[in-house]
Amino acid sequence: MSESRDFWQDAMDHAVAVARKSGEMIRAAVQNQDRSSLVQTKSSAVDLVTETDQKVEQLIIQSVKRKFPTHRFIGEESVSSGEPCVLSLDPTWIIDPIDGTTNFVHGFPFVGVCIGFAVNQQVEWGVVYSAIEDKMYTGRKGRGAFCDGRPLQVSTQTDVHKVIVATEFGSDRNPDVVDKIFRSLRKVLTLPVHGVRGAGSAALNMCSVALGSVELYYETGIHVWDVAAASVIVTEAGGVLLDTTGGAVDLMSRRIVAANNKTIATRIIEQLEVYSPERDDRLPE
Ligand code: LIP
Repeated sequence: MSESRDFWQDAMDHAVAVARKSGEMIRAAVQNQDRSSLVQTKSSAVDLVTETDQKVEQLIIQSVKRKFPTHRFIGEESVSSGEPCVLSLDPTWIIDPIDGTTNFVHGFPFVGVCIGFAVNQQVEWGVVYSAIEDKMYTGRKGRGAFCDGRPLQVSTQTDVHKVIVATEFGSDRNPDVVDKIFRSLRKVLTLPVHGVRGAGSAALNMCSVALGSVELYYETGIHVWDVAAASVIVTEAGGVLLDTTGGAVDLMSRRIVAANNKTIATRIIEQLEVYSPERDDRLPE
């Protein structure tokens, strides 16, 4: 009896292939030193976008459209150019062509090509390709999470004083926001915890949680394209996703906590100051 085709697996396999091709473009730009071509700014003077971000996103979207013409897209640079950011019930590819653009511009080697795939508003699978490290992270609901084919498992640590926490300072330099970030960071650091780290990429911070080398990542100000792909990699590695309030995660809320377990998540969330940037799925004025 012929097995019914696993269309979502076909889509995931395509995502892995186009993520690798995107990584070749990114490495070429880094090696040719032309990564700073067309560095523009978006929401702030430090929220950067480059020609390579735009070229990679177009490569991914055009490649997917040829194979899956009815599917929808949420792409970081497409949304920046005015496309709606709507997560419908339809099969939707959620794309960050270069997560860690500032790292890319500066040659700091942590940049992730992120491709998440949602159906009925639930992320079915995610692919995060660490292009400079040449590491392919994948996760699919109910099928596990992997790095270059090796299974991923979160840390078993339950003592908050023995964890590494990852977070970022983001791109909002409003002094009130910066003060909130530092108040939370001070409370986390003085618990104390073993250390605080930041890769400069939400997705690669989350992959470190899935890898077990970081116990928890939190951030307010990220976007759905930064975290959608890595979200299922974390949960398939045995981790948990929460909102910074401790409630259920909402990938459009621009707030996230990805942790190895609820015990650690609860202890860190107690230290965090909750605030609400404008949602990703805000209605146009
Ligand atoms: C980045 C995120 C990071 C955040 C930065 C930026 P980008 O994504 O991965 O967590 O702190 O402000 O949003 O813009 O490089 O795709």
